[in-house]
Amino acid sequence: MVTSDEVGIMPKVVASPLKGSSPLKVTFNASGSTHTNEDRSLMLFEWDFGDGSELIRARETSHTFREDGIYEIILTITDDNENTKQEVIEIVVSEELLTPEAKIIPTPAILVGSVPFDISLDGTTSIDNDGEVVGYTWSFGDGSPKEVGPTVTHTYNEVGDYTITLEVTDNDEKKGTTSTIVVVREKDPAAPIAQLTTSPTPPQGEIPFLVTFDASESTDEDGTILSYLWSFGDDTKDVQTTSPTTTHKYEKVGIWPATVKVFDNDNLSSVANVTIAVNSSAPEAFIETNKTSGYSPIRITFDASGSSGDIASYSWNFDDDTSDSGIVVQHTFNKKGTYSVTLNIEDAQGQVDTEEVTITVR
Ligand SMILES: [Ca+2]
Ligand SMILES: [Ca+2]
Repeated sequence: MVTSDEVGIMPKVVASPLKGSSPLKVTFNASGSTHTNEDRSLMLFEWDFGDGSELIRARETSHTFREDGIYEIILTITDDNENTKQEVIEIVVSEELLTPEAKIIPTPAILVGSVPFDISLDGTTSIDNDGEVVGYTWSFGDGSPKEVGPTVTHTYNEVGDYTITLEVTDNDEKKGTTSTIVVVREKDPAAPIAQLTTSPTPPQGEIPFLVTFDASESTDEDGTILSYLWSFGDDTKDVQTTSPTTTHKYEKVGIWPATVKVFDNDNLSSVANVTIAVNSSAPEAFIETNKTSGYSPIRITFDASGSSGDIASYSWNFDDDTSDSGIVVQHTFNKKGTYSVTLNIEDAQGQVDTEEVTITVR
C-alpha cells in the first residue's frame, strides 16, 4: 500500500457555509487540489456527504443537509495511478446558532451616585463564540430613548434605581442581553451659608454697648435654617435662638469676636463672625467740695470720686501755683482771691476730661 504522503495528491476544498440551520445547502469546490508530481493528473473526485446519500463524483458540487447534526464529509481524490487521498470537512447543521454574550463595563465601576449622575458604558467586551457582535443597543431604564453603539454615555437627573440593559446582535441576528442596576441618589445636602450684620455698624461703641445681631441674610439652598447659636466673644454664655436676630450688651471693654453658627434642617452649619469693639465710656470729671468760699486761711476738701469712667489719674491745679493728685485732696488757700481750681482726669485709654470749680477767699 502506498501511503498518502507518498501519493503526492494535495486536496484543497472550499466549503461554504460550514454551519447553519437545516435545510443547509453547502457548496463544495475541490478544483484547487493539486498533485506534487506534474506527470500525474487527478482523475476522480468522489464525495461522501455522511448522511447516507449517494456518493457524488464531481470537482464541484453542492449538497443540502436536512437533519441537524455534525457531518463529516469525506472527499476521496484518485489520481491516474489509482492512488487515493481523502480529505474530511466538518459541517454543523443546527438550529441553535450561538447567541452572543453581552457584557457591560460601566464607569464609574460602581454605579451609585447623586444627581446629576454622569456615567459611561462600554459594551466592547461582549463576545459571540460562533461569529461576531455587530450591534449594540442600550436602554437606560429612565424612559429616555435607546441608544446604539459600542460605547455610550448617559446622565441621570432623577433620583431612583434604574436597570440598564445592553442588547447585542451578532452576524446571525442572534441577540444576547445583560443588565445592570444604577442607583441614583439625592444630591448631597448643602450646608447653609451664614451672614451676620450688626446694629450699629461698624460695631464700635462705649461701654455698656448694646449690639443687635442680625443673621437673617443667611441662606440654605436646599432647606431651611432652623436655629442660630450666638457666641458674643466676651466670656458670656452662648445663646441659641430660632430667631435670626438677638441683642447683647457688652459690659467689658475689649475687642470681642462675635460669631453666629446657623444650623439647617440637615443639622449642617456654618459660621459668620464680626468683631465688636467696646470702648470705655469717656470719663467725666466731677468735683465736690465741702465749701467754696470763706476767710483765709481756708482749708477745703476736693473730692473727685463722683467722676465717672475708668479713670487712671486725677490731677488738681489750685490756681495758686500749687498742684496735687488723687481722688480726694485737701488744700489750704492762704491769700485772698478768686481761684479757679481745675481737675484733670485721664482714663486707661487716654481719654481726658476737665472740671473746674471757683473758690472765693476773702
Ligand atoms: Ca452567534
Ligand atoms: Ca441644607
